[in-house]
Amino acid sequence: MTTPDLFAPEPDDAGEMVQLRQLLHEHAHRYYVLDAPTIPDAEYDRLFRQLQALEARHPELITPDSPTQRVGGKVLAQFAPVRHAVPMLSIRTETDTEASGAENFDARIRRELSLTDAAPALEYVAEPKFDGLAMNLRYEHGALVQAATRGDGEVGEDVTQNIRTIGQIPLRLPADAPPVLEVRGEVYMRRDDFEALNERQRQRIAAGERGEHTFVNPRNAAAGAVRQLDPAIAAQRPLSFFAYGLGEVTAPEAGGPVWQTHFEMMQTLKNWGFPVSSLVRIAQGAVELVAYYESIGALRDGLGFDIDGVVYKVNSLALQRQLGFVTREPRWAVAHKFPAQEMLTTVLAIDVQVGRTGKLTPVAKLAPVFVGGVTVTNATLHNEDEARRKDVRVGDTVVVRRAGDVIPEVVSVLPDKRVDDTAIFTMPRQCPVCGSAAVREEGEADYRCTGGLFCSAQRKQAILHFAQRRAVEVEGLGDKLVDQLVDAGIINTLPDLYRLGFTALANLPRMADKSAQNMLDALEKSKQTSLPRFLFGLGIRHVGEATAKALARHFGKLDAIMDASEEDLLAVADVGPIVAKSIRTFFDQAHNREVLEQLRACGVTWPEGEPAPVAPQPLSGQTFVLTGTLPTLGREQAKALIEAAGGKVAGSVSKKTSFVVAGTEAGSKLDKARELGVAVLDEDQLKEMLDGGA
Ligand code: D41
Repeated sequence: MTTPDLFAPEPDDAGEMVQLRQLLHEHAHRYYVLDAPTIPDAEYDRLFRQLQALEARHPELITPDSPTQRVGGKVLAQFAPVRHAVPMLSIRTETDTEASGAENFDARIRRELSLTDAAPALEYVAEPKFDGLAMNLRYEHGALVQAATRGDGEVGEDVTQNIRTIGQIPLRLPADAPPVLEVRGEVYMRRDDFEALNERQRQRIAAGERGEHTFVNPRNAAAGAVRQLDPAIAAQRPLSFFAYGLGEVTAPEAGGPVWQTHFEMMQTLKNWGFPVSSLVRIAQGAVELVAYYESIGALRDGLGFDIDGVVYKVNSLALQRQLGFVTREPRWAVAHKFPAQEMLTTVLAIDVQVGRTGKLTPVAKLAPVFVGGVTVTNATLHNEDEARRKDVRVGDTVVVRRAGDVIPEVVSVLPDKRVDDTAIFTMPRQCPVCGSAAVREEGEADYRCTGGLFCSAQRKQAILHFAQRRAVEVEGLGDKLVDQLVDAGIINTLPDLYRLGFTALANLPRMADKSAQNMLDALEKSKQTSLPRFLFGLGIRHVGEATAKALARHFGKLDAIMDASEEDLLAVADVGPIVAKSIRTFFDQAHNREVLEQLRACGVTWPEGEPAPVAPQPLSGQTFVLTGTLPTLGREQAKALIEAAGGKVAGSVSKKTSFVVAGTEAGSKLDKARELGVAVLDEDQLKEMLDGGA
């Protein structure tokens, strides 16, 4: 140990700057040229700002090749270079994720326009900041002649062939479009398209195809598709587009269009057939910019695509011209970022969790990290194959991603940061909870604990499943209480729940008398249920809510279901051989029948009905695909209505699809429907069909 020395020499800033530059060059190459970044954007930004700060302190040490002196990417040799007729500017980013980010922008604009505090609020346009890649689309005499990436802003790459495969991008414009029109916007991949693409990639890898890999996020998948040299492959990568600006346009004096505002221009682009987001809004002053930032932040997880912030633009084109730009950035626009969806952290442990059906899932326990607006401490590794493929080890520095409503996942490992003596992860061959054998069936990705209800983890999950809101709903029965009750041996099976006495509950640690009584009341209330809820709550493998409803409707009574043969079960819409077998196996087990009898004896009851006449339902035999946001119905709601009317809802469009129901922001599924000639409905038309109309 040395004592702190107040007169220690300055740390070696020059050396650190050389190292940072080297590191940034390397990561920029991986990002722009290889489309395979190994660190999250937020980490790149942090290193970049660190270098900027050092350069500000030592301007004499700035080198012309420093990454701070150059904006944007690099032109790949394979694509023809395109010099942009009007440079593609970049946009100032505000990383302050508080409301002040918007207030600072408004204050700066007002100052630059010499407006006093008394002057009225300025009008802005606020738009989502789509997380894709910037594209310039050039139309001459109404025809798409060239699509180019941004590149370094001056020179991009000609990717016309690949962009032509995006069905949302018009190839021809209406007659009132000017002779020269360049539309700028963002090419991106929808989350569902990304998940489906990665699923196909995983299947290719499993089938042993060489050189295939999964994509780390939708933006990289989109970048990979745009810069794919084989247009046939590019065509299989579903891309979407949103317009947000212009490049070269025929001047008004030469008969070109005249617009007063950015918003008006966006309306025209929409009329000409370009996708313009329905989330673009006019906002008056800083107050409405802040409100927009917050409302879009609240929508973020539920959108069909990734956004990394919002963009504010001065609406008046005259004021935009007056404000002009500094270096490469317009003064009249700013990107206000949301918290990053990918961050770095370290793996503290890899636990194996046991699910209700015994499925073992490896879960990385992480040093807490703020990702996409929440603190994350767990991330799924999916299964053994995924954990091995990514080679995640305890002690590793990893990229975690949390986007949308999905469970956080470990995207990749930073191999350079691996410490010594780490061990490859192996799945235990025994259940970590009950010690029963864990087996992986031929052709399955998952290991399962064979302990059944002997395994306390499976018992706990079974109880939580039964008590959840969509099943019999026991309000207030959460995982903490179930842990206590099962661990103390008070509850072993579902009927034990209804045998709980006040004393047993009130004697639990940290349980007040009032809470114990509330729990008893909630249990009492849950006894009055419905057959579909009860059936779903039993947790029969492959019997989800829709199947439970179909069974209840078809048979009317529980006893009829319990005694139905596999053949009888196959007569139910939506029940195939695997599901029929699973239902039969469940009811063939004496202990399951015993549990049912006891639950009934405890007073769990529901109105029983008559078997449904097998009259055809309005939508039976029809398959629907939902895309975009419907005006009034939520996605789950629309799905439930279609299923209740006998229809099926599928995730992707194929020749077998009967109808595509499209709302706003509909993406590639709509294109696919048009391509295959599948009928497209709006919400009103769907409702008519649900009511039994044509
Ligand atoms: O959604 C976006 N990513 C987006 C990007 C947007 N909504 N608006 C943008 N506006 C501009 C200016 C103000 C220069 C017309 C942009 C970008 N630029 C941009 N994207 C990448 C570089 C620049």
